[in-house]
Amino acid sequence: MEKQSLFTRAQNVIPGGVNSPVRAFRAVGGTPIFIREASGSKIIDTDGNSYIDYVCSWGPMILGHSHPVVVAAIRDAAGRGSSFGAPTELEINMAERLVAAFPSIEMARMVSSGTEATMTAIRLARGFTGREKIIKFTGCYHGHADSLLVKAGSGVATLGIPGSPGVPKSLAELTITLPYNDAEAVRSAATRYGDEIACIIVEPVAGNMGVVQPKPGFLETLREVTHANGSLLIFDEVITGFRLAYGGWQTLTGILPDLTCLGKIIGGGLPVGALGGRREVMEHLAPVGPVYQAGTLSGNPLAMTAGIATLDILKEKSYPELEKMTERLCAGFADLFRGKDIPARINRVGSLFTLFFTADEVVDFETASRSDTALFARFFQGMLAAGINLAPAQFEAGFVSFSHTEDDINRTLSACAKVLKTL
Ligand code: HOZ
Repeated sequence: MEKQSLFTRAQNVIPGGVNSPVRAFRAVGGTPIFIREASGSKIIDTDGNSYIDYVCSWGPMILGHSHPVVVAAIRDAAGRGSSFGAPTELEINMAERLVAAFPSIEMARMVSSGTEATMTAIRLARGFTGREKIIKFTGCYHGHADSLLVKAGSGVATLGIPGSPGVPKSLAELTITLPYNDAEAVRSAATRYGDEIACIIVEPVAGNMGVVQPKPGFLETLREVTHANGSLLIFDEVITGFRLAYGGWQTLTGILPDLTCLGKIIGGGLPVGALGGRREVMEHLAPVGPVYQAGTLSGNPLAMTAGIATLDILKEKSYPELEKMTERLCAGFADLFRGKDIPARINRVGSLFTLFFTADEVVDFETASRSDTALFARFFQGMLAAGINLAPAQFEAGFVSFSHTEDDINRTLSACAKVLKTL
């Protein structure tokens, strides 16, 4: 069915026609494609067009779409019941995998989205420390809980919403925002607010202002400062978890947070989130401790099954190979842009990448914001018309999966060469 008529119908009954704002294509113009089905690295829209997909459901589909083993596991589990509201062995199997993969996780609590994970992490940090202020970084997006929507990235940045109406001022005032990668700003905030700070929450590799790598020493400073003032360090590894390694950024760097938020990949494409950390902190959650959190679909058997199947396949995969494929894609982009008079910066960490339309190095939200978003929009539309599905906004990450092939990369680069001629 034609996308325009679907979008018209959708706008009639769903705000903006979408269930998550960035999908509405407001940043790039035009009508969003409606997806009919997907397999491996390709998605097919309702008009029958096929695209090489670098959105990968914003990260979860690291094995590619409809992986046969994951699909079979979900089918099998669905036949045995889709939700019980009571414990299952699957939840233990999942928690044991998280504990084994993350050096800082001794216990985990499953929830149903990344937003729930970060929201719970903040409440737990406040409950554990008895403090109220939190520090986050401008351009980092940690889902849409009230305390975290202040100067956030992703759709909030894309739509230019500085803070959301509906978030009480008194709550937003407890969120201190600092520039990403600015260790000095962290030190001075720690001196100023010291023992009022419950936690610092950070994307250890930022993905929601586009991809931004932490500078050497930045995350170390966060660890040092939180240790010194008795607050908690929270890594939001919703994007980076099982994306950059079997484990997280902490597995690669040895910088260990007190709490880790997960989502996306650990649900194998089904709705999921998780919060993990030190036993002493995690046991402040009800029913052991007083910090309340609950969920009817938490630890849902289908999500657990899809997640476990995905993790077990990932355990045997070569992350360096995935990185090599992404490196080739980004090196190809860089060559093509160099040959043109179009300023571009490509940030890549593992299989995450963002092509920023700016001449300047991108190290934080301020530098990311210098990008020519109008030019990005034209590039996006050109690529889409050529069969390449990129994230429909400048301040987002691109994702390469284990199902992308050399042929996909070659086709993407030749599409890019053609599109650049039209810009
Ligand atoms: N906030 C997500 C991107 N960082 C978008 C999620 C979606 O639209 O599915």
